Amino acid sequence: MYTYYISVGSNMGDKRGYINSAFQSLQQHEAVSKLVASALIETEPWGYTEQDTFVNGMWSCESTLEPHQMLSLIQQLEQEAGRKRLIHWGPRTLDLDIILVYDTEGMLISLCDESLVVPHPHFWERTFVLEPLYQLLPTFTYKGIKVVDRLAQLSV
Ligand code: PH2
Ligand code: MG
Ligand code: MG
Repeated sequence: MYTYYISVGSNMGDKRGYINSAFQSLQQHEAVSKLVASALIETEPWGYTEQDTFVNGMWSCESTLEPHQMLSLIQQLEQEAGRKRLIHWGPRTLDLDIILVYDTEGMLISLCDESLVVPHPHFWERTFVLEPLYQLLPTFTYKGIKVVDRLAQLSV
């Protein structure tokens, strides 16, 4: 059994609608349990800034799916939302990124290959990821820094 933290984002069309219908699909999946969502927040685009504001949030769930199987599942949900990969970091109907994975013993998993890197390589730089993560996992600490202190560092 794995525990996943998945960041969700949308900045095209019915942003909350895309996020909510993907949530329902994941909730109905037989290999997924205990799905929990943070509140959704509106955020300014990060990286490539010439695009609409985002709606962002975080989901956590338990699953028997291995990380690459979970990746395929969330990519399928992105496809169902009509996701087109046009511009790197560009506008998207739905973006689902695996941020953190814990194993059954509660150990944070590190994984790096051509298709998947966890923890997500940019998560520690992004307030739109850390704020919703803080809601679901307020005690989270990475490399000796509490997420709440990291948020304070990023906001100055
Ligand atoms: N996702 C990106 C690039 N920039 N900015 C915000 N605010 N929210 C996002 O989810 C986001 C972004 C690439 O995945
Ligand atoms: Mg992303
Ligand atoms: Mg992505």
